[in-house]
Amino acid sequence: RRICHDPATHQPLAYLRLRQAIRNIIGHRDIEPGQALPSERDLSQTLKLSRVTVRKAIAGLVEEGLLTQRHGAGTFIAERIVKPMSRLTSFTEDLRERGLSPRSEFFERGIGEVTPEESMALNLSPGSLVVRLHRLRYGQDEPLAIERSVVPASVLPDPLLVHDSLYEALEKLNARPRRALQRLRAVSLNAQQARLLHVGVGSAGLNIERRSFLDDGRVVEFTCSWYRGDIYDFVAELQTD
Ligand code: 16G
Repeated sequence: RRICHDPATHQPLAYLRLRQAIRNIIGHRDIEPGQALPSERDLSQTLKLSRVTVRKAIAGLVEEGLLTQRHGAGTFIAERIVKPMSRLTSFTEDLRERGLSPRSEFFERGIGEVTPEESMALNLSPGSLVVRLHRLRYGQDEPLAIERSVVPASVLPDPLLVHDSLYEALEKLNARPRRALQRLRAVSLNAQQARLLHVGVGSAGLNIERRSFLDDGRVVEFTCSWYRGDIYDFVAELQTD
C-alpha cells in the first residue's frame, strides 16, 4: 500500500524507522565506532521488525557508509565518515544525517572590506563588504574540520545571522546555494591545524575549496576547509558517457 511508503523515497516506513533507530544508536554512542552491531536476530526482536526489514536497513546503511561488513565477522559501526562528493550538502546536514550532533567554535565571525584575493574568488568589485567565518567544526565533541568561509555581505548582511550553520542562515535568506565547484587535495596538517584537530603534526588532511553559486550565477561562498584525513572518505558515483 502506498501509505506505507515514504513519498520522497518510496521506502517502507518500517525500513526507514529501523534506519533511524540504528542511526540513533550510533549517534548516542551506545556503540562506539569499530564495535559490532547487535545481530540481525537481536535487532528484529528488540525492534519488533521482520528479519528481512532489518537486513534491508543494514544493507542500506552499509551502502551509505555508516556500517561496514567484514566477511564472516559481522557488521560494525564504520570508523570513518563517508561523504558523497556529488551532493551539495552542509557540514551540519552531513553530521545530522549520521545521527551525530554538529557544533562550531568560532575564531572569527565578522564583516570587512574584501581583500584582492577574496574579490577574485567571489567575483566582487574592490571595496565590497564580505562576511568572514573561521570555525572549528565538531561532531559529537570531536574536532573534524577547520573551515574559513567568505560570503558577500550583499548575500549575508550580518555575520551574527550564522549561529552555527552557514547554510541554515543562507536558507532563511533564500540564498541557499544551488550549484558548487569543489577542489580536493591532499595536504599534511601544520602544527596549528594538527593541534586544533587533535592529530599529530604532519598528519594527512583533505584540503577542499568550494565555490557555491545561486541560480542567477552570483557566488554565495568561497570556503576553504581542512578535513581530517584519518576520518573522512570522499566518495563519488561514476558513470560512462
Ligand atoms: C561543508 C562545505 C563547506 C560549507 C559548509 C557549510 C565541504 C567540503 N565543505 O563543510 O563549503 O561552507 O559545509 O556547513 O563539504 P554549515 O551549514 O554547517 O555551516
